[in-house]
Amino acid sequence: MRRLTLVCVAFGFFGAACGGLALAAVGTPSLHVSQKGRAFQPNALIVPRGANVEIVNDDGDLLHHVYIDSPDFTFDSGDLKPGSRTQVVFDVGGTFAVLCGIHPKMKLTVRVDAR
Ligand SMILES: [Cu+2]
Repeated sequence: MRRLTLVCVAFGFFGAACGGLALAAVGTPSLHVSQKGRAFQPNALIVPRGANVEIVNDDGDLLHHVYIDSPDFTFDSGDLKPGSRTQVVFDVGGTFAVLCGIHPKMKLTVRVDAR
């Protein structure tokens, strides 16, 4: 009986440690990109793999969009109304063109370092 209690205490400690790790992962800093003046600002990023990039439509009255269409990684936000935002998690290493389906000249280049 005494032994069982000890095991439970050990697992309790382990669980707390795991919770701390999960919290650290969620707390990974997000990077922010603005869609403003019909451009991505900034228009290039270098991020570690797993980075969470938030893209915000900061153009007062323009509809935007975010998509990635590469062999390794695809993403589509759908239409982004002014003031709305989307998040892209870059889980794959490589260099990706992030584009707007509405304004073909808008381009953000994201290099994801696979570490
Ligand atoms: Cu656009």
